[in-house]
Amino acid sequence: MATINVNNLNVLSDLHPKPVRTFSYGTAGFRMKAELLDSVIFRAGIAASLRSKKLGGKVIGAMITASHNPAEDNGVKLVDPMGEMMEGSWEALATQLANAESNEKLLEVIQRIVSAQGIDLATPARVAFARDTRPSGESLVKALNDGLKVLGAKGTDYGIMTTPQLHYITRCLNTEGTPEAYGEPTAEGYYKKLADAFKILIEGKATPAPLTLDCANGVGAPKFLEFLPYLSDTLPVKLINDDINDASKLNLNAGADHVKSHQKAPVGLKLAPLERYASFDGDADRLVYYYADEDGTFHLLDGDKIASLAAMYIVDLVKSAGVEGISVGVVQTAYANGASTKYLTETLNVPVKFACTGVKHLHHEALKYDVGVYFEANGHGTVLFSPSALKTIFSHEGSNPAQASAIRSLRALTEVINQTVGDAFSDLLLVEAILIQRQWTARVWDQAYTDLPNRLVKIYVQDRTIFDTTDAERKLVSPAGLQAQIDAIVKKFRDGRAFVRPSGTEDCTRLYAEAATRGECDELTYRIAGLVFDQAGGAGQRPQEFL
Ligand code: NG1
Ligand code: ZN
Repeated sequence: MATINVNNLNVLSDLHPKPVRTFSYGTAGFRMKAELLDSVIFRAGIAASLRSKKLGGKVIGAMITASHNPAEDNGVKLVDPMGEMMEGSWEALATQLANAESNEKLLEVIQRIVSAQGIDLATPARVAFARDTRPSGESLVKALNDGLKVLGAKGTDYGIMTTPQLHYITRCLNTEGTPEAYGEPTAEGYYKKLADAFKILIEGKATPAPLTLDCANGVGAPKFLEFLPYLSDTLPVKLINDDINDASKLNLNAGADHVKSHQKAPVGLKLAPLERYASFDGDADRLVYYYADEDGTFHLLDGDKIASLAAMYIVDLVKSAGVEGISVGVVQTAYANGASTKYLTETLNVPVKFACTGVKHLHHEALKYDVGVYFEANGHGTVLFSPSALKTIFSHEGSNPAQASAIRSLRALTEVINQTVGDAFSDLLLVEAILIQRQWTARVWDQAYTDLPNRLVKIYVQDRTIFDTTDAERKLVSPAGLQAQIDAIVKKFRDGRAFVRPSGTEDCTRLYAEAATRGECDELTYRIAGLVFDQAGGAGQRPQEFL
């Protein structure tokens, strides 16, 4: 049985001293100001090595990014072998490694994990990693590499990539040469796979009007430029906010998070009526669309609209293909607009399940369907096909040309959609393919249902840990009695719905509210924000009325 080289550990760990601070691996991995991350990333390298050894040497992914957060932040997320987020129980182990106060304690934590997990240290470990365009990424990669050296893991640096590309690569590496082979583990392999499938989906259809794509001045810009030639002019796209040379511009008044939160166009973009626009976030795993109508009113097509479009299309294709026994379902979070849930369940007759915030929860639920569509309202999501659905789709040929064509489209759909994780490139191709197939404009897509007016606001409190929820985070169980007071207010508003939960990524609680009209929604939001602030230890300024 191999042992840990303690001297090696001490020398490397001394290069990455831990600041006095407590870290936590949350829904977004470790994420904070980049200057605090050196020791965290070093130890994430140890966590990834241990995880790889535990899984018999399978490749673990490590992505250095802070997604839609400002340029001065950074973070790391670990990826399990099939490209999914790392298993929940290991988040606690990664947290313990990050918080060990000294080299001796770090050694103790490693030894404890090795023994509790039954890890054979002689098993080789492999880690694939990449980073986004943040300037801090380069030195953090060095910290990660040092972390990998502690247990002799083999690291492969994939340079600058989008988050979903690294997830794709991880799955490809682990399935190479098996019946589940996912593709070539290179950026080129990824581009070719997506582009080839897209071309099948749009065969024989007219080229659409150009799409204007806001890249949040992030990694999506150079990578989408790299990708465009593979699409061979089938999709005209104009990139904006594509400056990665000035790091301060990253996500600044641009990108999917900005557009979704402020419900307006990104910086530098004047919307021409009825044209089609989309935004990526800083690491290109979120996507939202939008357009302005003739009088300039802004219309957002968010994750709920994308999920609804995808579900509509898939339900139709499954029907046209004449294949039996493929269940299609959708997974949403409490942040999904109530009108989308109503459309899915009542118009499309598709079952909808609710999961807690954070894509790993949605992913998990979506696996329960043959075809599971999952999206967070913020534009992060994908579609999963079960092994049995894939078998059905790839073993049927159809008994007439219409069925054969639907099956061909279904097959291409399984390839165009990144099944490891929400992927803005892949989701963009999915949306574009559906719009092209139907010859729909953004407005026609938008007309499926009308969003209920809604607001998402932060309420700052002294201690957000006093908030505890149940029912997919839609109800508070503590502070005691607060939910009943919220319910009493909500009841007074037409189509009213509201919930409060502690954020997993920021030191605040979030309130989401929706109601029949903008005025009612604003009033509802203001009243509940005030209630929570007064009853649960509000910090700073009391929430203001929307005027
Ligand atoms: P928190 O801070 O727990 O609300 C936010 C987003 C999530 C998810 C995570 C991870 C909202 C309301 N919340 O979580 O959807 O994206 O960040 O990045 O958008
Ligand atoms: Zn992101």
